[in-house]
Amino acid sequence: LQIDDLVERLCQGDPRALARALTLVENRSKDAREILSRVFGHRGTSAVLGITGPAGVGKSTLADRLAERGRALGRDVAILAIDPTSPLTGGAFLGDRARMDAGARDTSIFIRSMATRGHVGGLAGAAFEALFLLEAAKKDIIFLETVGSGQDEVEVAAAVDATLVVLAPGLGDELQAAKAGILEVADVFVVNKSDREGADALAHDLSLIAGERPVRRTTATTGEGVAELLADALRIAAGRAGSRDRRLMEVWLRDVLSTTVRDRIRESSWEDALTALVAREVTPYEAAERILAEL
Ligand SMILES: Nc1nc2c(ncn2[C@@H]2O[C@H](COP(=O)(O)OP(=O)(O)OP(=O)(O)O)[C@@H](O)[C@H]2O)c(=O)[nH]1
Ligand SMILES: [Mg+2]
Repeated sequence: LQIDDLVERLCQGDPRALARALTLVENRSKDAREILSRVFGHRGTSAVLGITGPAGVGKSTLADRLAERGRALGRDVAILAIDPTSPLTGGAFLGDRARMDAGARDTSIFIRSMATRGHVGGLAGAAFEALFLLEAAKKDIIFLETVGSGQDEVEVAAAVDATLVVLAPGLGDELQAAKAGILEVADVFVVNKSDREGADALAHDLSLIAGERPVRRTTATTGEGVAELLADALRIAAGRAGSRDRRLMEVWLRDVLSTTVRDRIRESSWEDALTALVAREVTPYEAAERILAEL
């Protein structure tokens, strides 16, 4: 069978098999579920490092440098950029802006940007599924890039061993927005674009809220500070070995369950309940009970 072959090559780390399997996940193909169930028993040993932060702060550039550093240390590395696929842009915008002109790059680094629109469990569900495939392919370090916009990041943070929150000078309001959500999931704060004016002030600001957590300065375009950052991140990840699994499963199960319930309802009694509600025959509480009873 074709799937057997794909899974076998995937587990040997064949990048083409990996790419193919990720496309199946992205397209929500039935085969993707089959592949997942085949590799699900495998316990990976990858260090999964989340890279998140507002748009344009240099996450992709930094992920590239970190991955190169990982390669220099002899590790097998992958970068997965999760694209929330806004209905406005309609396509992949995350992960490749800086990469397009990166020129000659290290082809031994597996890079993939993945759209998640309409995926069961949204962004988190697709990211988790992709992560399992990368772990099955025995990557030593997986960098998971997401654009910082709130709840999704908090969910994705559950799936990583360490979260790097990347900021850059000149963010203004975006910094305030970022502070509200993603800062609490940070294990390491990164002031990227340290070559720019305002980096000192930002690093100082962050040190006030960071507590014990490190604040690292990087210039992703030159690689400055990247080796130290990777060392920090790997140290934190190693200190957490094993604790990711339960957090991840909890978020994943909750996502899949709520999506499944929503889908089932849509197929059955949603319209009836709505009609009854509008006619004031039932309250929303009674309507919800009725829907659940019919499931
Ligand atoms: N001056 C300076 N520019 C940088 C640095 N890091 C990245 N950039 C530039 O910032 C721009 C955005 O970089 P990306 O790596 O695409 O940023 P991103 O956070 O991945 O962007 P999105 O994925 O769109 O959210 C590019 O033009 C980079 O070359 C840096 O350390 N210093
Ligand atoms: Mg990017």
